[in-house]
Amino acid sequence: MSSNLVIVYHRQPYEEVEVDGKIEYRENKSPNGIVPTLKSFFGRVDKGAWIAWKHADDPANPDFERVIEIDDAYGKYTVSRLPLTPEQVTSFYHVSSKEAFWPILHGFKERYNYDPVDWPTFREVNWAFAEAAAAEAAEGAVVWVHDYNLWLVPGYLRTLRPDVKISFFHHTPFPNADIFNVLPWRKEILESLLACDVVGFHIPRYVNNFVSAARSLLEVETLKREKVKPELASETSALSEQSVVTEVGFDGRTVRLQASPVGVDVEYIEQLASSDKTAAKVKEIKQEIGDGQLILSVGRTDYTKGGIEQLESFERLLESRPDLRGKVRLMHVSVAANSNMTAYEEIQRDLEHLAGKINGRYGSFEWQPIALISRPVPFEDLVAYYRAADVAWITPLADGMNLVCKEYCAARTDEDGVLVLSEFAGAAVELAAAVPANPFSHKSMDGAIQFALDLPLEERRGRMISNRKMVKLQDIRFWAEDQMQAFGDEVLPADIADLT
Ligand code: GDG
Repeated sequence: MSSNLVIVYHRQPYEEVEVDGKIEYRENKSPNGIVPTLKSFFGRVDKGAWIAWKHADDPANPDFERVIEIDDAYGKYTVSRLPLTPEQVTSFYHVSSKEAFWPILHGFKERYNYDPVDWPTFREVNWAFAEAAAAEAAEGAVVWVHDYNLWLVPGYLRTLRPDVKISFFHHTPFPNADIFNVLPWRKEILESLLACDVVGFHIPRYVNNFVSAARSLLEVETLKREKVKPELASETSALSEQSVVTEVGFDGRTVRLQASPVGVDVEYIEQLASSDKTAAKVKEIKQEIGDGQLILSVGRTDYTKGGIEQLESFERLLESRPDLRGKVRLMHVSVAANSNMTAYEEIQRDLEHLAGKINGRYGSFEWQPIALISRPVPFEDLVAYYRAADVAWITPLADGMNLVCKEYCAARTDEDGVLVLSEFAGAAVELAAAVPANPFSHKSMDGAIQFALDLPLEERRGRMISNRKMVKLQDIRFWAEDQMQAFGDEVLPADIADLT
């Protein structure tokens, strides 16, 4: 019980590598920008803790240390690894979280798979996370829980440790009651979230949706509603809201609701983007492209990311614009999460099939219209592609925020490049100068990509300057401040409060 900041996130904050029979902990290379962002908080407290899970019967490491002490560039922290059996992992993560919750959170009712969910196991795993957090937290500590697969942790933790301050951040969208209430465990989940001091979401729409779901089932009182900042309340954006609920009352307690868009590490990306190594790589890429144009698309292999819809639009582009054949190339980076799930294997197969068909139909020995990349690209290389791409084409069907589009703008210190962004990515609320695209409409998708490819330099610059301003303003540090300040000064442990 000694940590004044406890982060509860299902993944470990590093990769384990065996060197000469000894385990070393290294930066996690997985395609998810959130882990380093969270670790950066440990530099701000005397002692932090991270709670994650680890396979209990990993044959390479059967008797792993449950609790390890790390002292790295991010600060001093303890990592508690909960030993979960393969059955628990499959049930809690792959089935309950990915097959039942994920589609509902993103509005895909037709993909919701209820039958295999084993609710007692979901509860059991969440209880284990709550117990581990309770064991680490100092008196009055802040416990910051992340994402929907840990939905029940706040409720359990409140029972175990009434003294701690609990914040929960949703990285996904949150749907309204019409969709959320498809989940039969809806009331239990909402009651747990309402045991928090702060519940955070990326944008005001998700906050208001959460309130609609909570009010549909529970006696929740709206205590405070505020106007949304004008730069986030465009009347034409699909995900904007004009006002947002910021405080609700439930069960005699006040719960703060916070819309804080996750940002990216602009300073770090700008540094990488301006390095000589990146410049050399960009030159190479540009030589390869010649006088053509490069369109870049990056995302995880997931039906929510809209990869199929995008490739179909690209095919229509080549069909309707013969002048672009032999000129424009699409680099489509689609990296599968390490989960062996049928839904993702199907998407991967469909992407490969479609890319192969388009390359076969339009490609030649000298020119392949699509480069489909299915393995992770090192981040430094990704930044070089961001720098070289004439257009970043980011068109998820639904996305909590989307960090790729922000990374693209952060990398463009040259103020060039066009961002085409889905209206249904949370980031669209902030990045109003992106070229908007509706991935459910052929006309909109096709029109947006053509518009972007034809955009003159002056307009490209104007849009990029505006988008970069937002990305720089609301970077990871902004998110950090915002989340911590949501507690209010009086409840923050002194060493966090000093820095906010
Ligand atoms: C969830 C929410 C929300 C991708 N390919 C490679 C690679 N990446 C990195 C990107 C970026 C990250 O992965 C993807 O972040 P996103 O935000 O786009 O998407 P999710 O993984 O779905 O994240 C999302 C986010 O949480 C944060 O709250 O924005 O809405 O779904 O950082 O750069 N990185 C490397 N190689 C790749 O090939 N190195």
